[in-house]
Amino acid sequence: SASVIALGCSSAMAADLTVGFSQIGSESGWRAAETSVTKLEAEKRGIELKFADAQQKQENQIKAIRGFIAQGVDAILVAPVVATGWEDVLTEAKEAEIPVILLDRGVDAPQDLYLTSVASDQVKEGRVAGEWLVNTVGDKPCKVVELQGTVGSTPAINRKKGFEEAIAGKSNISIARSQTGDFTRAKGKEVMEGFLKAENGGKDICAMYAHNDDMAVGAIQAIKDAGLKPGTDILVVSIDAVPDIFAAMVAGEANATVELTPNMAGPAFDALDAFLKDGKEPEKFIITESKLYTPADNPQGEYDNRKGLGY
Ligand code: GYE
Repeated sequence: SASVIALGCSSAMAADLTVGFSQIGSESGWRAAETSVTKLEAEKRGIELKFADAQQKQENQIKAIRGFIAQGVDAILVAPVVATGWEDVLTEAKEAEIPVILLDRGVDAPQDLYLTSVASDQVKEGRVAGEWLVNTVGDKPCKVVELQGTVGSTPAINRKKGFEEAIAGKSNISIARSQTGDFTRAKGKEVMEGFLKAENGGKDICAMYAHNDDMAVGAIQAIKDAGLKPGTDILVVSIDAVPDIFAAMVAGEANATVELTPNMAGPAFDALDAFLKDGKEPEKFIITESKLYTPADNPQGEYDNRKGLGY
């Protein structure tokens, strides 16, 4: 019948392109949104997406990529959990003539081993966060505690670097403590509890800088549990712009965030399409925007805009 033919047609179209996606895991609200948005973008374009969750382990990512190569996929997306250790598997993909696109994090490997990288400028994100703090505290002495992302990941390395650059000329601002919270809420809370104990119950801390919003949300809870007011007694600045940090701003408990779009797959699929159809080489680095938000920027509206969009 006609309807059977129509169904057959659309599924044949859907099988036009098969793309493997090696995702890191689901450590943060931003990561979960990136996963949903990637699946949606694939569906919109009739791409068959093979999804593999690595549960934060690089060895699982390498296995997944080898599996995609064995299956002969048309392209591979990978969000690399750490920067090093990719050369062998990326070379295998290259030898199999399967283009690889990096999403949201970078690698320490020769650039000819991937087609393009879609990510934010993570040094800039750290700088934007640091500049906000510099402008906010003026000449007042300010001891900062820092919650770093996953050790060895490019966002942890670069967001630390950018923030340090921004406060470099300011002798009144110093980073008193800095430790990884692995980009998770639970670790952010736990590490912040340690910082509070070590710094006179938190009374000596002026600001908390977290490499993502999820760690900030965990730290906000720790600050409240210690009897202090996050956002007032301790300034809170972080990165991602997930709905929950806007909810914290509405409650007066967070002061600034730098937006990271969860839609890395859209530009990645556009670049892939142009490359496969017209042989057009994309730019090596496709850079997404890094916009600062504070409680003056309608946090309730920003919360409402994002809630449901994959978050
Ligand atoms: O900021 C964080 C996440 O790799 C840039 O990873 C990304 C980071 C993002 O889990 O929330």
